[in-house]
Amino acid sequence: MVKKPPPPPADQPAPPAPASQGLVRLLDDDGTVPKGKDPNLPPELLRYLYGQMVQIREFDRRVLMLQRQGRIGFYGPILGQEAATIGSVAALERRDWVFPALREGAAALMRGLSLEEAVNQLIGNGKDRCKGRQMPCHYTLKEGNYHGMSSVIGTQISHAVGAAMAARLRGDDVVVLGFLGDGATSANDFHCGMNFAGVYQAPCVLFCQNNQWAISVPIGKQSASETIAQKGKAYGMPYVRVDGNDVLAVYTVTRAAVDRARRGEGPTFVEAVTYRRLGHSSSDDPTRYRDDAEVVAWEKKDPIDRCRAYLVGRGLWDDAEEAALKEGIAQRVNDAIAAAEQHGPPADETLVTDVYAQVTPQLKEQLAEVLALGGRGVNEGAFPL
Ligand SMILES: Cc1ncc(C[n+]2csc(CCOP(=O)(O)OP(=O)(O)O)c2C)c(N)n1
Repeated sequence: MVKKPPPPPADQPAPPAPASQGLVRLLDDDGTVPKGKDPNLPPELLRYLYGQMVQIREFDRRVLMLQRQGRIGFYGPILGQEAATIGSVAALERRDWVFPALREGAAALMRGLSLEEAVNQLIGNGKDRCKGRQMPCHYTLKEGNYHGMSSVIGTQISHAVGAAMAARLRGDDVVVLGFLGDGATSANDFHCGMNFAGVYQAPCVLFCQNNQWAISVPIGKQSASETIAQKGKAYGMPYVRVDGNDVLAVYTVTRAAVDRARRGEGPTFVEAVTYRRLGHSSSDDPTRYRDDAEVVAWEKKDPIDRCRAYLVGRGLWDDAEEAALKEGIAQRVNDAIAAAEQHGPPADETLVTDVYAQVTPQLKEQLAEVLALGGRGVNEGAFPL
C-alpha cells in the first residue's frame, strides 16, 4: 500500500490543488471558444454581463482608493472574481434569493442596490440602510432578495439552505443561490448546510468561489480533497467544477443548476475556480505570504479581457462602445461618491431605536449619557465605549 505523504510543515505553503480536474470551460484564455462549444447566449445578456463586470471593477478600484485616503474605513476587493459572481447571479430569476459570502457586492448592484446606496453603506452615513451598524461591504437589499452579508464565515450556507427548504414547504418555485469561499468549506456550517440541502432536496445552488486563498491560507492547506467540487458527492448532490474566470461557463453551469432546482430535482454544488488578485481586505498585505508570479499568472486569465475578446470576436463590441461604457461608469461612480459624501452621520438616536420593539429604560439612559457628552462624532474621545 502506498502511504500518503505527511502534510507539509506549518511554516511552508502547501502546493496548490490540481488546477484542471474536470473543469468546465468554454472561453479560452484569449477569449476564443473552441468549435461547437459556444453557448450562443443572447447579445443583450452578453452585453449585460460584460457591463456589470466592468462596472464592479471600476467601483472596486475607486472605493479602494477612498479607503486609502481615509474616506471609508475598510473594503474587501473582488478584483479577478467578477465573472464568478456576475455570471452566476445572472442565471437567477428576479424572485430567487441571493445569500452572499464576502465578495458578492456586485450581486447587490445587480439586484437593484444603487451605486450611491453602496457608497452610503461603505461610509456608514445617515442614508445607510444599516445605519452604520455593519462593517463596510455588508450590503443588504431585502426588496432585491439579497440577504445581508454576515462576516462569520459559513453561517450563510445554513441560512441559504433553510430559506430554500422554506420555499419548498410553501410551494414557491423560488431558488436560492448561496455563496461561500474555499475557506468556508472548513467551517461547521458548510457540512451542516450541505447535509440538510442533500437530505431535504432543498432548491438551492451552493456556489463556492475557490479563489485559492482564505486570507493567508492557501487552498492546499485548506483541504486534502483533490477538488472542492467533489465534496458535493458525500452529501448526495451533483457537483460541478467550473472556470470561475469564464463568464460564459459560469452562467451556463449555474443556469442548469438553477433550472434543476426549480424543477424540484434538488441542490447542486458548484466550485468556481478563480483567484483573489488583491489582498483579502484593505487591511491585508498579500505580498507577505504569496509569490507575485502567481498573481501575474492569474492576470493572464482575466475574466473581463476574455469576455471582451469574445464579444469583439462575435462582432458584438467595438472600441467606441468600450469608451462609452467606461465613460458612463466613471461618471456614475463619481456621482455616487459625491452624493454619498454629502450625507451626514446617522442620528445619535439610531444607536438605540429599532433594536427592540420599544426602547428599553436602560438604553434610554445610555443614550441620554451619550447626548450629554455631546453625541458621537462631536466628542469622540469621551465616548465611553
Ligand atoms: C467563523 C469565522 N472564523 C474566522 C473568521 C476570520 N476570517 C474572516 S475572512 C476569513 C477567510 C475566508 O476565506 P474564504 O471563505 O475562502 O473567503 P474569501 O475571503 O477568500 O473570499 C477568515 C478566516 C471569521 N470571519 N469567521
